[in-house]
Amino acid sequence: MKFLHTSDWHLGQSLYGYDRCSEGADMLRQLAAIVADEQPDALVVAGDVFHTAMPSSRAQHTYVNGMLALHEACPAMSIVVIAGNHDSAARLAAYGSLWRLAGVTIAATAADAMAAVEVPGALIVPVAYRHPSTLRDTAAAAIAAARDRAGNRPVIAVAHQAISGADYKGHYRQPYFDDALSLAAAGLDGADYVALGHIHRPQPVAGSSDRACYCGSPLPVHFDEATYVHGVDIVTIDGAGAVPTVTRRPIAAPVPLLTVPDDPVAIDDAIEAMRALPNEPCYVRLNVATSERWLPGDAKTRAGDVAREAGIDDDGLPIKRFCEFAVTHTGATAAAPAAVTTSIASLTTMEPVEAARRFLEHKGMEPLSPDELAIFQSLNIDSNTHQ
Ligand SMILES: [Mn+2]
Repeated sequence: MKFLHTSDWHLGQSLYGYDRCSEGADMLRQLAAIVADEQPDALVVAGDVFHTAMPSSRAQHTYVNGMLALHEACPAMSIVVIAGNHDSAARLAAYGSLWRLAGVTIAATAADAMAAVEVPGALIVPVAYRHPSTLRDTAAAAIAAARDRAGNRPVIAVAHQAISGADYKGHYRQPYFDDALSLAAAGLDGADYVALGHIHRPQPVAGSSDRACYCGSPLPVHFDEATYVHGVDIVTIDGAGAVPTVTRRPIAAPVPLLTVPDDPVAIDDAIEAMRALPNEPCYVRLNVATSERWLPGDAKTRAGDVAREAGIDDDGLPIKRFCEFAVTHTGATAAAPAAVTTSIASLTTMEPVEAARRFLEHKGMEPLSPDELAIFQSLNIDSNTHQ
């Protein structure tokens, strides 16, 4: 049997205030064309359908029309959607009965995981996002129950979880994956294939012999995710225990996320590099080097001026969508403080005054004065109460 594996659509995302719904619609049209071409038995969506728990009406419109187009591209295909951590599972499932009419199963709860979806040649176990502490029991029980029914058919699990050993580079929230689990600790090791969502960089899970893969997001969600090719996985697996084959088809970003120029330059040169970009829709992050602590106060205004010169598109959005500066500090006098990664676990035991010191240092602000320090200490905050 053959299925398409996609995840992390993040429909309704606003990137630096710019609405991305038309890009989401474009992405879904590309996906529907691939479905029409491949005619798979199933399509799985491994969570983070929406970017927020309360998606806008426009984001919901994009979703409904996109899903119907996927269905119409291959009416016999089963579509299985799980809620991710960005989704409201209950909201996603609210129209679940209606979606059944289009061959779509929406999974939001542990009970939904137990109800494996029968598709031609396989059973699909849809494990909606769960807190890592409860994932194992839910997933392991659901996979075992499906295995009892599956006979010679493969059991395919769909889940939304960071798996340890994954490469988070290029995922914009990479410091937040300290709750990663092994496949076994996630209860997912009993499946013939695990179609994962959550990490936006496509990759097989190390040590899984390509039996567990992230398909990655179809579009870059942030500038740091624009450095690799996004797309959809096409998985073929013929029977329980069979070796799966995974191929990929690319999906093009309708509006590219550009960091310009390639190497950091002085602010004036960076602004000129933005002006020199072709007049086609793009998001812009300016790559700036400075020996000062701060960029000039008018830097953002000047970037905005270049954006205005470029005009607006049919959606009413600027063609050159200025987003932010990536600042590289040069020279010893104004060197940026070394990046310090603080884990949630260490925060629970860190003295509050130490957390404050690190925060100020990170922000490049003045350290606490002796008077402020005295006030802080007079509060007598017990760090253990924060656990
Ligand atoms: Mn995501």
